[in-house]
Amino acid sequence: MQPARYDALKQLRDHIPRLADLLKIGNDAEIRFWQDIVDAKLLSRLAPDFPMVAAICGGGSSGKSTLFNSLVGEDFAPTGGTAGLNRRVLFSIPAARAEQTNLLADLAQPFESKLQLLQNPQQLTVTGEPLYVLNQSPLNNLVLLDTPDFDTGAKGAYANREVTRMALEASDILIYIFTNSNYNNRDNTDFIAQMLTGIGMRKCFLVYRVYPSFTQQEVLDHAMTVAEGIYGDRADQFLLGVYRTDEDNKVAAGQQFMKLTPVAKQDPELSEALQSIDGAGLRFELYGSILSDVIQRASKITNQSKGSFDELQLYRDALQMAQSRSVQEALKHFPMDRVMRRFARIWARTDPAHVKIMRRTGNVIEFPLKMLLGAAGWARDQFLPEGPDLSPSKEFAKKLDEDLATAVTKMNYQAVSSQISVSGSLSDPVAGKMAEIIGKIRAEKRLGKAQPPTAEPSGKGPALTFLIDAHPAVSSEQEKLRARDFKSILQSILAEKENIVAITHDMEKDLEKLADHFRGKMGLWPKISQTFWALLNVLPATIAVTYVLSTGDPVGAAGIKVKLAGLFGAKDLYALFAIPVTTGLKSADRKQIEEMLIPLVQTWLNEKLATVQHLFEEKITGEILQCARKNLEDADALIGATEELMATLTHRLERLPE
Ligand SMILES: Nc1nc2c(ncn2[C@@H]2O[C@H](COP(=O)(O)OP(=O)(O)OP(=O)(O)O)[C@@H](O)[C@H]2O)c(=O)[nH]1
Ligand SMILES: [Mg+2]
Repeated sequence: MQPARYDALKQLRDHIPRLADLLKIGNDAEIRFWQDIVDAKLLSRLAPDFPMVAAICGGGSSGKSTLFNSLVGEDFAPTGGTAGLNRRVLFSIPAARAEQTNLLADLAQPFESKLQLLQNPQQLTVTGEPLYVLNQSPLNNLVLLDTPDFDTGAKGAYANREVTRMALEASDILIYIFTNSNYNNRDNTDFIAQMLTGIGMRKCFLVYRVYPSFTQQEVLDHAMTVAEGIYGDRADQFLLGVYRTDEDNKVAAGQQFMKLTPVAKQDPELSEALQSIDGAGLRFELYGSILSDVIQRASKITNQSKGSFDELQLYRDALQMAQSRSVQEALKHFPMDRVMRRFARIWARTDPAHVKIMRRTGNVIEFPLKMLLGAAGWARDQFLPEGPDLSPSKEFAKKLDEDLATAVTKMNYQAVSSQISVSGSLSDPVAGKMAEIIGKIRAEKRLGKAQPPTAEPSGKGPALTFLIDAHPAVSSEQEKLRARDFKSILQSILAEKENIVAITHDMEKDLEKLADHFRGKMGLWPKISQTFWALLNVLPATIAVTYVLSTGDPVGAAGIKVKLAGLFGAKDLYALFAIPVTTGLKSADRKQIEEMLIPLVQTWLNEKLATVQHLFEEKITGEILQCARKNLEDADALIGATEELMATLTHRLERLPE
């Protein structure tokens, strides 16, 4: 159980700063503070292999050093009749643990200094950094601290009180030794009580250095006076055991170690009691309040991250939406001439043999071809003379140039700006989701600078204008884009024009499929099949650049799927082909022809929108979008993991005894 909790805390320690960094929640100082607490106060201490640490405390000359030496089994610490002999802390560390990683540093952490090996006992009689010795005692899970007394005054102030505080802070439990002359010294117990209130209650063993004549009851009574002095009415909760050590001249003479006897007969020897304490469990209780504070802070940071996550998601959606707008703008014009001519060729090539023969004999083409041819002539007169030099494909190329330049400029502007402005119809799933996120942000009252959507008049359904702030997570990517030369970005995109215009192998395949599909339908439309063939041959000659993509539904991350009806808006596709009503086509025919033309435009757009989007991502938005998408993905996983870890830790906390 302890190792699981420890691992959870360790993971949380790594997750929280990563999460904060991915989403740039902007309180670096707070995160560092949090991390420091987890590292210094919890992680080092809660490691399952961290030894028990016990501090021996007490008034001057009460026998602390003698007890220390007795428990360790060696005369490490100087003892003597002069109160205030020890001026610094001495750690006794089991030799077996000397190599344990970071142990020395972790032990001395409250002292903010490194532990130095004791060279000479006289070092202890002058103030300075804490020292340590390695012991060979069988208590190989116990680190013992000998501390200076805290009741010797030096120049009107208690010299060692701060050292005692640090020693207590470095310890899991306290061994308090007292004598008959100081057991009811309230100043001493008040001092310890005050220290423990500040750093967290440590449980304690009491050791009474006592005259042999004292009865067990007297010993116990005096011990309870001490215990209550330290813990008040909670003494029972924190008292681990009471031991007596009887005054002995052999001990004073250094010929013998102290003998410690449990006052309650059923209690184990002190060394046994020390060895059997569940250190990790004890520390778990000891640091429970720090742990719950740490979890609380972690949960606050996670919540901030969630808010920032939503905002980054909004930004990503807005940028994608702005991009799909720009991409559509880049393809405002449709090279009818080129696509139709290619399709006509495919159509002719894939015609069944008997139709080919019939076509050669002229049997197939009758009415309304005549009309159409007439219309073609009419159209040629009406539309083409405007630029006699401009062949249809040249004209398209020129339009594409202009469209691309406009679209690239707008795209670049949106990508480097501190705010994206884009509008969308609520019926679009992406816009709908964005509006939902904004609603959520507002409801949770963490509406940073993101603006609420505003309703705008629109022909079809409610349209929303989104004003979305650029997210700090992409700041450095934006900065990189700003640093690039816009002209060369534009040039490099315009240089791809040929690829944009080309009818690729894939598109050719799509057109073939389309031809098959039409033929399948034509069984139902015998007359239209003739008309259609005629159209294929006539239209290309009449209309070069035709269609203008006016409005488009915003397109999401998944790729571009154009709803053509939406694209054409109020315009009638049929009108684009400039076939005057006077050609005599019935409206039913017109409708059927339109149904066949739409998929052609659709085929072109499907491929070209993807091509231009790809180009824009490669040249303009790619790094920003990539960064946003990656951070969102990583943060999503981290938020989930973090919440799980906090639940694990909290669950274990709640099961703690009071
Ligand atoms: N007779 C007798 N004397 C003892 C016993 N334990 C300690 N002393 C003596 O009491 C004096 C103080 O003992 P220390 O162990 O140095 O006491 P301390 O609490 O470490 O003292 P400071 O470090 O000065 O605060 C020494 O002279 C010890 O020999 C004991 O059990 N019997
Ligand atoms: Mg001493």
